[in-house]
Amino acid sequence: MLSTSVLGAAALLVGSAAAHGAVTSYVVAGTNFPGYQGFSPGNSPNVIQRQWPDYNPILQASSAKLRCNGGTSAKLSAPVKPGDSVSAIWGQWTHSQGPILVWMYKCAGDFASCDGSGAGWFKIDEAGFHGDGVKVFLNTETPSGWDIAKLVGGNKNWTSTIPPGLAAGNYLIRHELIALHQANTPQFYAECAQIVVGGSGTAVPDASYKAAIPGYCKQTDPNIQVPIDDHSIPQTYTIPGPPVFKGTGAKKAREFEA
Ligand SMILES: *[C@@H]1O[C@H](CO)[C@@H](O)[C@H](O)[C@H]1NC(C)=O
Ligand SMILES: [Cu+2]
Repeated sequence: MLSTSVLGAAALLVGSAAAHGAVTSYVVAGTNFPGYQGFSPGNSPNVIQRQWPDYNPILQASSAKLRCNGGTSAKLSAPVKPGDSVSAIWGQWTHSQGPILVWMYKCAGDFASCDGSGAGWFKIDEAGFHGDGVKVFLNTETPSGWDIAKLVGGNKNWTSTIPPGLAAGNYLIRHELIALHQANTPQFYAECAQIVVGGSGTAVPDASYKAAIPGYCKQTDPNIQVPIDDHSIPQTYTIPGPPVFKGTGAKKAREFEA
């Protein structure tokens, strides 16, 4: 039976956090995995997601909280194989402008000692803006050319593929939304979960695919500082960070050179 204090706290959270959002569950290779529901790590059941203290926007690209929204540990992990799909599901999301970035990080050993430090993060998926001269780059809701707008409304999940051939091991997977609806005031939202990649793959991204988090972008970068209200700027957008690592599924042109 829930105590009245728990019910009161839940009602308060719903009210105060209405404009933001976080990943609250996952589907990994077809199996549902509940995530952390916030905001009190001591009270969480064991989940695959690293616990986060709140889902307020992170406003600085250099913030340590950028890595996993402050989450540093989780008790469980989900098994997955290269080529499997992973979906993140947001409990709520309301912003229609900005990119979606999905990153992984190979732990050197067990999850308990895996803090995501150093330039070990690589993207496995990203989505930004599709400029066709009709879709809207600016702070107008429709027809938005931003993929992040697909998370607003009924469909609050994003599905990515674990890179084919990816080397087996313990990995963090990090889902990041960068909300750009406030001019020149980026808002970062990111959560991490623990997945164990099985199989016999050996593909590892080289340094050109990897970055540190925080560190992959600077506060002054033009794809972070976006004057979203300026109707005179070109409706194009480049997602920050290194290129997406596709595993053995696709290679960069220079990797085919003899
Ligand atoms: C994602 O959302 C779509 C649209 O609501 C739904 O059909 C699909 O089942 C969802 N997928 C997951 C993994 O939740
Ligand atoms: Cu918000």
